[in-house]
Amino acid sequence: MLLLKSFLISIASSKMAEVPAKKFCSSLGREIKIAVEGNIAAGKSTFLKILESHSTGYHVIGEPLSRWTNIPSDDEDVTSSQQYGSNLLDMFYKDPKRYAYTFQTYACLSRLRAQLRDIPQHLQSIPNPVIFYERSVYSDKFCFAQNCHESGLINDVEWSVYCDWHSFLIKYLHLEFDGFIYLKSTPEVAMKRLKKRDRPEERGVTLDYLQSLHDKHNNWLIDNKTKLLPSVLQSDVPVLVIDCDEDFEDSQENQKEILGKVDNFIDSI
Ligand code: UDP
Ligand code: D5M
Ligand code: MG
Repeated sequence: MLLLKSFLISIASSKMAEVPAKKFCSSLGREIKIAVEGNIAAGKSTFLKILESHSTGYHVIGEPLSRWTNIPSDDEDVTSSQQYGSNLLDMFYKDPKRYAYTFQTYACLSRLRAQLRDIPQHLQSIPNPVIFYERSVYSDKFCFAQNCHESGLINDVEWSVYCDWHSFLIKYLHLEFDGFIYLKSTPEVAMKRLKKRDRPEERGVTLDYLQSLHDKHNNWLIDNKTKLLPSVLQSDVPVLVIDCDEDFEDSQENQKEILGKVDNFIDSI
């Protein structure tokens, strides 16, 4: 059984100006990989944008959403799945029972691609660059896919197949993280932000669905209730929990507080 350490780091220093990369004192001697987790519309992308402009040593790899909605992004080639012109995210939300398994395979594949990319050239001269990933193959499985299985959108055979290839890939591809940041929001706040963002594909998302995903994130990242195989995720991975119900997008003070927590967390790794 896996133990994840929850770090509650006190509100620390106020550094709003861009921080030079050298300040981080990790003992790892290589890049630090952090996955940023949280419910739909909790504020992950907003948070990551703020982080990236905070330090030259902070680099962000966003969620491969454009692949799922078939909008080719600037820096990547169109994949064979995209050439059919489908919006898989939309198909999943419109007919979840039919497309849940398909969506999970594609979501996980595109995260694998993102996670296995070489570290960008400009970071190679920086002593301990920090790479932040928006979500991970772990939330894919332990929050989304598991929820699909428990709610009957993925049947037992599909779930067994999914678990089989997921565990195999995790075991052999070295997809470990050095830490997780959990942006914790209540489902009600996530719903408010989801409505504000107003993605067409997400208009049918219900509060119940956000509540289930919220419970999955809490079980995994706070209560350690998710049963993980040791081969699936290394033990003792630190978790920084940030309560993000209060608006931080438009509050310099809240941004300062959050950035202080993140800097301290990175220093502790
Ligand atoms: N947002 C907000 N206040 C915040 C953080 C985010 O109003 O403190 C809004 C943001 O502008 C966006 C929506 O919430 O319209 C969802 O944010 P984001 O896309 O960052 O969430 P994610 O799904 O990536 O977690
Ligand atoms: O996440 C982007 C959108 O993609 C949001 O509607 C949730 C959905 N998503 C992300 N990963 C999965 C998996 N694995 N299964 C089902 N749905 C998923 P956002 O939180 O808005 O950045
Ligand atoms: Mg996002």
